[in-house]
Amino acid sequence: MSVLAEIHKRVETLRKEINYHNYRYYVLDDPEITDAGYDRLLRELELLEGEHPELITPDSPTQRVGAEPLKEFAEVQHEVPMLSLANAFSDSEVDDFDRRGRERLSVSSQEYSVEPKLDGLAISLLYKDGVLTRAATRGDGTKGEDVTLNVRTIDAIPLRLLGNDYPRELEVRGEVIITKAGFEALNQQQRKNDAKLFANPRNAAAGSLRQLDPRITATRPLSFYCYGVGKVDGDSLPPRHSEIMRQLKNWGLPVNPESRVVNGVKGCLEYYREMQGKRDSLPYDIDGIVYKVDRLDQQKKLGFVARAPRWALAHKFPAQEEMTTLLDIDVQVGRTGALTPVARLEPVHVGGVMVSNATLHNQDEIDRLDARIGDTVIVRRAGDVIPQVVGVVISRRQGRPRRYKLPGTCPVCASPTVRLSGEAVTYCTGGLYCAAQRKQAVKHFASRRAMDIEGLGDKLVEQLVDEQLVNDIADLYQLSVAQLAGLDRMAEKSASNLVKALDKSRTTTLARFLYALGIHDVGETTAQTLARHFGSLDAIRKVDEATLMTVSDVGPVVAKSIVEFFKQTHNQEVIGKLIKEINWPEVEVKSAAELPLQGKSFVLTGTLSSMTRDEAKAELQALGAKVTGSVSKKTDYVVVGENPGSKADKAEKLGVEILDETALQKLLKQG
Ligand code: D41
Repeated sequence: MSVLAEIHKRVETLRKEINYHNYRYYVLDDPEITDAGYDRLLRELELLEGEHPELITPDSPTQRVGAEPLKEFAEVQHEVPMLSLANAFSDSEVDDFDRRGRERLSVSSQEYSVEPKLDGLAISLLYKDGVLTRAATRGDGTKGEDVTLNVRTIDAIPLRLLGNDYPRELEVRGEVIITKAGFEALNQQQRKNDAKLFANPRNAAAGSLRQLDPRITATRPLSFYCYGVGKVDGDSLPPRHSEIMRQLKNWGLPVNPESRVVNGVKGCLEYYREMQGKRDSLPYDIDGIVYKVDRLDQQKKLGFVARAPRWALAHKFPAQEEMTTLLDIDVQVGRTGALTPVARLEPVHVGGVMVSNATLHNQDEIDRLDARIGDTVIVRRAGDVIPQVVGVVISRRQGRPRRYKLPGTCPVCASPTVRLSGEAVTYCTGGLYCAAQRKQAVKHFASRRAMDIEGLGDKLVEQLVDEQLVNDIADLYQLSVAQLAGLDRMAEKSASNLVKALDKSRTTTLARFLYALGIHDVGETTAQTLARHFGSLDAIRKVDEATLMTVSDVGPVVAKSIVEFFKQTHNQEVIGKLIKEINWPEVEVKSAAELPLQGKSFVLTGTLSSMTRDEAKAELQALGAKVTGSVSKKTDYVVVGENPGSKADKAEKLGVEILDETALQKLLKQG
């Protein structure tokens, strides 16, 4: 065989293999190779096609994306109309549907093929000689739009059918969807790009398919399940809907794995309830169940009325979206000080639950929706997530209501609110003083990695704050055994133990104290860095943003949080009281020369025998090193103890230097 013929053969083998693995992944949901293995095959094919462009065919798996943007979509006439579905909203309507069908057919029982009703976009796929040649939206059922270039970018849709026993011409119909996770990720991306958010997965799927630039569609996480066939030319298909679906699956088309055949209305309703229970845990949105008479001969006898078949029925779930009036916007202050605008709504049933409040997330979201008090809004309650306002019906707006702005002062403690640039959340600056944040502040202060006050658990903190024995964290050090013993479920013994634990916590470190204050964006590592860099609380209290930003790993957001925190009079007061109660050893500020590991980044994995990982971390940090949790190309050393995790493998893969415990100890001693 000539070299070229061999390459040609290899190209064809690769295509077959890639198509097969696509089928394992998308249709059987049971991949045989890893993503990396798949990528290798695809890359090899790309490489060969790059060297031999004459071998490229339109149905090659490398040819999904690439076309230039369109000016507009061409119109497509559906040769076999895409029918619509009759709806049912109650069990009795399903009963009627079944009875009417059986009467027309003069049968006493009926088998139904049942499947979830996906909330996406119906499309038609035309395969000629097994090759995808045209994809069109349903449109009005007779005329749709040609979205072939976009549909080709959907990995779940085969560009070529598997096997060779398919009809010359086969029109497959189904629903293009976006998964819930894909929807969240897409909106996250949109938010980052300051682009329009999609209200729900259906809109996201529709919006993505109706992109004129297929390169954009290619970035959208779209998927597909087929639900039927249209025009079929050539070999005839099997005599039942369920069997046709199985056949489509064998040709490489994804069929919903939840679909099955049931008996009679009873079977339909059982399936309906089962799926209602499963609805929230499915990876995609469904808005009901579709029942279809399974036998095609019976379908044919039943025919259709007014564009909807008499042999199929959509049994809808309670809607997840409803319209109602936005009565007012309230603000809730969370335990972290975040201000959340909450929509007060005219109560409305959504998905079977009465909803009178919904979150509006933050100021950006209010602006994006342009939600104003008095507006008609769309509320969505999907699964167990909190209800959200997803849209405003602008056409129903009366008069010219004012835009809403989050308050400049905290509704709980009247401290100023701030919104840091680059962040969507507005925070109360009340910090330790704000009642909304008090419990959280005390819990954090007492926690193990902060002041480590043993015996001061969450329940007790809540009692202390509710009983107003603790109004700020400094009050903790004024608590007496008598006061504590007076609390519910508090014996003399535990009261005196707690006072002992409080006394023990009076001696701490500057880093722990800084961390314990609960300054926004100041975690343990930042607190340690600050302590080492500035050496004293006084120095940190007085520092300005510009100076803070010269410290390694302190960016503008952290710098601003720190300065804002110490600017607040309430915080100054609490700190003033605390430093009378607490002490820590002086911190030596080391010069760069004394920080031999400055700028080096370490990751620790596995168990060390001579010290804990935390101790090793502290010692490394004292020498100027940075200790992080995950291995990347930027990591300088990975310290590997007994039974290391995957981090050791990753280090090896990335070629990062690996230290065992002996090497670590040597390094620490030298420092
Ligand atoms: O999941 C769906 N959205 C779905 C839609 C489905 N599972 N089956 C469907 N079956 C039909 C018939 C019975 C007419 C073949 C459908 C639709 N139609 C449909 N989708 C949009 C309009 C009609």
